[in-house]
Amino acid sequence: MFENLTNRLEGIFKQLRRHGKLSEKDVDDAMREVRLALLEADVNYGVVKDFINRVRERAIGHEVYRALNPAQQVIKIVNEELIATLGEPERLNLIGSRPRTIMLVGLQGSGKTTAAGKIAGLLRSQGERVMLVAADPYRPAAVRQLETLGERLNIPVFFEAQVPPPEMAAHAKDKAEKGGFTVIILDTAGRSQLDQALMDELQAIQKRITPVEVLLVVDAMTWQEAVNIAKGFRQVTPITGLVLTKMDGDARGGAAISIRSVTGVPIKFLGTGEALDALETYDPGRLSSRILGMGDVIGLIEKAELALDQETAQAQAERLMAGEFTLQDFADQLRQVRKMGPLGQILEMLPGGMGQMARQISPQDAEKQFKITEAIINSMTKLERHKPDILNASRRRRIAAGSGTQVQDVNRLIKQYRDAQRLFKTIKKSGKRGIPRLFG
Ligand SMILES: Nc1nc2c(ncn2[C@@H]2O[C@H](COP(=O)(O)OP(=O)(O)O)[C@@H](O)[C@H]2O)c(=O)[nH]1
Ligand SMILES: [Mg+2]
Repeated sequence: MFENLTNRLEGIFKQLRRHGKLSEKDVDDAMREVRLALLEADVNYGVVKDFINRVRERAIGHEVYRALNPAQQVIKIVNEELIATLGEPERLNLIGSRPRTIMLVGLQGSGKTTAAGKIAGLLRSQGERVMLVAADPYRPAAVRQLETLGERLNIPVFFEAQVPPPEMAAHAKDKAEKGGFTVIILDTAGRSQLDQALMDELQAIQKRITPVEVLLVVDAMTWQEAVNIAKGFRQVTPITGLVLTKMDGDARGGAAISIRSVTGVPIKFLGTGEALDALETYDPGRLSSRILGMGDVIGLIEKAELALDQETAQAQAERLMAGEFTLQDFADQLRQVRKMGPLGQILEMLPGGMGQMARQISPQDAEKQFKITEAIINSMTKLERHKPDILNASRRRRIAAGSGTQVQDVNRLIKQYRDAQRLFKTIKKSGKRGIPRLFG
């Protein structure tokens, strides 16, 4: 859906990550490329300009998240400002007396009839009793198309030949009310060009049945044109939302990013294919993740959540350097390490002695080893964890029995702990490396 743009942005972010620190120029260079990428994705010029200014101001300003490195901070800001550009998540506003009426308008071929079917199916799955209305009597094929959709969905389609659409809409509403329907969806006529007769007709329908939602259906590929269309439609009927169709055919994504800002009308649905279930409710957060490349954004959120753990780890490292590192710290560290995800990657980050030990075994074995270690430390008393020196043979036997392990396992753990302690003492003495960052 956004393949081209996502690829470009991922490339820019990758480049950014190569720099440790970011100068103002690094940020400017990256923003220049983001700007180009957005323009090439057919995003509206004014929207791009606004967006870049907001990101730049924050990125070069004084926002600092201690948990994130400079490149990640820029990506976090880009994500937040992209979400702001995309607007609020929107739902259909189904209020008032039943049946609530939804009217679909838009140019011919934009996907109105398909959207009518999709929305009908969605609402029915949410417990509504839905009736479709074929208010496009000028093209017999259009009526047949909606009837076919209705049959596939098993949803009734209302149609009266030779009756002008405003009358027909009123009849449909009447029938729906008597039949206990809760929602009616009107598929109206579209012409290839806006014309006065069509506009008059839409206005007449709108006045006659006062829909709760008038959704303008817009083809993502021709959205620029649709902005002018939206102005035309809004002169005759209030537009309450947009349905952006054929997103599956638009590798650039400019429509989805621009149209909310440009028209001021919220997007309510995205059409993502010809099938009747190819409809998504509009979710700016999810959309932004998709545009920026899922991995990056999810990674950031996780990183931020780890921030607190990281501070604890740093404090522990300092105690360790001071020779106050206890088995309790050892256990706490293991617990934090295990929160960080796949073991293969974590092993690389472990402090020296433990890291060396862990690297010699497979991730599966390491996982097992972690569990054994945790069990052993859990079986120790508080005093034992803080003063491992008192762990004599009888205490070791008791701990092994309590944790369902062997005395050798306990011995091995204590040796690992001693090794780690010794290693840090050596580092401290050489004094060259300063405090190691265990999880940074
Ligand atoms: N790929 C794709 N095709 C769509 C989508 N929505 C509609 N179409 C197709 O676009 C064409 C026109 O759709 P239609 O609903 O008849 O448009 P209408 O003239 O506005 O009623 C049809 O071939 C639909 O199958 C969509 O989200 N993705
Ligand atoms: Mg149609």
